[in-house]
Amino acid sequence: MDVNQFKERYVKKFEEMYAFDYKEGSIREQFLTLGYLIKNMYAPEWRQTSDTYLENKSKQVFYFSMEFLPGTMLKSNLLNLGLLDTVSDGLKELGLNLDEVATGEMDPALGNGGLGRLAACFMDSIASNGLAGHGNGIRYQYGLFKQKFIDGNQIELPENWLRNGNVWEVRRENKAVTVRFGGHVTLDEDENGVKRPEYHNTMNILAVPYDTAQVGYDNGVVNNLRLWSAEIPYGEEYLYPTDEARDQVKQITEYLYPDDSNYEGRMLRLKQEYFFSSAGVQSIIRYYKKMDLDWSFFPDKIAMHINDTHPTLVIPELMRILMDEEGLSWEQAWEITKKTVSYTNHTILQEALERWPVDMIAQLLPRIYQIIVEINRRHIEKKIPLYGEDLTYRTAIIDHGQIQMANLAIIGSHSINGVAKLHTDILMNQTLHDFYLMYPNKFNNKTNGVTMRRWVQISNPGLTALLDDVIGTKWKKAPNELVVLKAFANDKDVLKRLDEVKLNNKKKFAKYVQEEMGITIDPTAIFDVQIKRLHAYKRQLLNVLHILDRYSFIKENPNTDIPKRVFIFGAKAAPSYHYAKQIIKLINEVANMINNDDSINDLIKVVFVENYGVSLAELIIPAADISEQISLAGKEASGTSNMKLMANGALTLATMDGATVEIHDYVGKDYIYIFGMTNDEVQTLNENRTYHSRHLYETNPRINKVLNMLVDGSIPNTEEIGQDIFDSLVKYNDEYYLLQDFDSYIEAHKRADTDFKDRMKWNKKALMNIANAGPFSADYTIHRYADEIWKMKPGEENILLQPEA
Ligand code: GL2
Repeated sequence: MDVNQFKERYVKKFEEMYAFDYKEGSIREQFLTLGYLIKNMYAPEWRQTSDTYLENKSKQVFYFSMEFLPGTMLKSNLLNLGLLDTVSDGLKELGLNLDEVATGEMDPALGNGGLGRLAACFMDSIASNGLAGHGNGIRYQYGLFKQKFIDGNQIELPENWLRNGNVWEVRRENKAVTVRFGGHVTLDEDENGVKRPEYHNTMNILAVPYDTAQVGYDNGVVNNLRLWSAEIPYGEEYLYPTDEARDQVKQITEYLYPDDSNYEGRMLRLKQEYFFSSAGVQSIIRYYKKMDLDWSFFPDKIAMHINDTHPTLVIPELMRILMDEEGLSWEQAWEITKKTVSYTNHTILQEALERWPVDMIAQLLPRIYQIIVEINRRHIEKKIPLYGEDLTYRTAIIDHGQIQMANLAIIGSHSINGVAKLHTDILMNQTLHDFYLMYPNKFNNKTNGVTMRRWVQISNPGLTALLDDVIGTKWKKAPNELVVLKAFANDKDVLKRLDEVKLNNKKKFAKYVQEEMGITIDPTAIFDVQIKRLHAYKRQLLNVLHILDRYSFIKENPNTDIPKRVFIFGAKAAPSYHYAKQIIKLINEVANMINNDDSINDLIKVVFVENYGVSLAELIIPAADISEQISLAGKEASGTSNMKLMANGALTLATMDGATVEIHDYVGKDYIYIFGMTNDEVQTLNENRTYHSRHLYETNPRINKVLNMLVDGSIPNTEEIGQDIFDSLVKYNDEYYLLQDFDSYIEAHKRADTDFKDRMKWNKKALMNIANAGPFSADYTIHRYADEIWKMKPGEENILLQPEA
């Protein structure tokens, strides 16, 4: 399609949809027109891809995830279809602007943070690698809450992302399935003496799928993301005569739980988990039957991957269907299930590990409960002779009246992986050590990755153009080609151009900050960015302590020659996470105080953007100079903003945690600012119990001064929270060791200040980060999942260049 053809089709489509001239259209109407037009364009390939999979009986993977955070899809679809320039030029000739039209799209916030965004990056990479793979999740009516700040406090508002409809999805009523809850189950013998379950008084919910195309990059592959919505089954409306009864059904897919890395044992959440697991498994089974193959081939044709333990009920559900509905024996069903399912662990935080009370599962899912009990019984019986009672009981699925979902996920699958080397090491040697002794071969690492299409090509067109010009375009299909850039590390012209690209991106963000927040920031300042969920272990508070330290230094030394800094935060706190909300208030009050202090010559500004999400990330990341990855070592499983920021030329200032360890190893110590304790040091300090934060407060003058600012009235409107936060650090012994890492954190920032003053030196470091970002492309991560876990082969032409480990 050329520009003229596009223009013609666009104008025609607009008229068909709205019956007036496109020039009169609103942004929203322009966007919808474009959306439908693009959907028309990929529809044949979408259909063809699925026909081909069925014809070829290709092996397919189904990625089960409670969360998907895809971001807006207009530009990513255009990019992957190879139409970005054509459409952009065509719209321009029609007097429209693609960037403006793109603002007509809502950003579907169907996830909390890294875990959900990872799922979306994986969908993009699976299609772009030419692999047959699809997502399976929940179509929440409301996404993650919209964050507002009122008097510096976080307020949560509903995120009604479907208000204006959703162009990309297709409702597939004819593919709906029924999911059963509650009631009770009896095992009755049939005429052959085989026990068959009979369900009584169940509540039947209709699961209706909404499909969204996942368009591969320049390869004609279009996979599917299937999100399920809960409805009352047709003809059964009479069973739900009251609003309350109807609400019970609607509620199942109404809200995304807004807790990140935290477990909440609520009935509704359990319903959600079973709902999409069961619906997904049922639709896969129905599909498999179309292939007309023996059940023993199931694991050769189907892989089911569970993203954290939220979809673990896939395991007993698959057992249930194979046995109860398809008549397989326990042994046959168990072999198939284990070979089909694989599991990724995303966190070692105890508070995030899912454990459901036995009573709850027994009541809501009586048949599933029976199956879990039997899986557990067989596990114990089989393992005691091999590993003894102690170890075996520690791996039990049912313990103290609770069902341990991670244990079920490991026992019922063939693979468990962590998401960065350090994280996987911790799983094997500590958190899941008993299981590692039992099943060493199930354990493997798959370091996370991000899609460079969204995070470089779409969000940073300036850098993309520079790369294309300097190293050619191969990196777009083989991201490790970015290493070629290293050859230009001392090329003054390239470094200068890189500087210009960054400056432009910073200007763009500064404009946003000016317009939306009324804060003026200098684009030549260091943009120091921490964007992630607000959590004590991520230590946004350490960042604040540094800001206060710097502020008081400048107050005393107004003529200092340190470079200007803009501290940029983006973070949502779980609505019930009191401490995290206190930190938000603190950051906002510190920002107010500093931004309005004329005596510091604008040497510091603090910007806390409201409602951080994928769309804002696309604006902030290209503008970042420093990437703050400052979690306590051992706590952040991987992190993924670290990868996006690196690929956009930000320098990482970090502890040796999660995938940042690997970033350090690739980029080299001269191009990253590492500080703080290592995981081993943290372990030692934990074991020795010799940490006394009060001692540090009393003996370290710098710490003393900064902490006093929290309680002596220096920061307006923080009386109560200042004291609480102070207490967490001093009275309650600073659980995340902020004070222990404080000095080396400050030192790391000083090194960054010094380096930034030498522009060419800084730009060289930025360049080295971009050049070493290739290995963190999700394309490679997915290649390894496909090869080592799912046992799938991509199409020949899609074999990627593998980076050196
Ligand atoms: C997380 C981890 O906290 C984070 O470190 C990791 O990068 C992502 C993706 O693997 O998974 N685990 C988790 O529960 N959430 C995450 O973001 N929400």
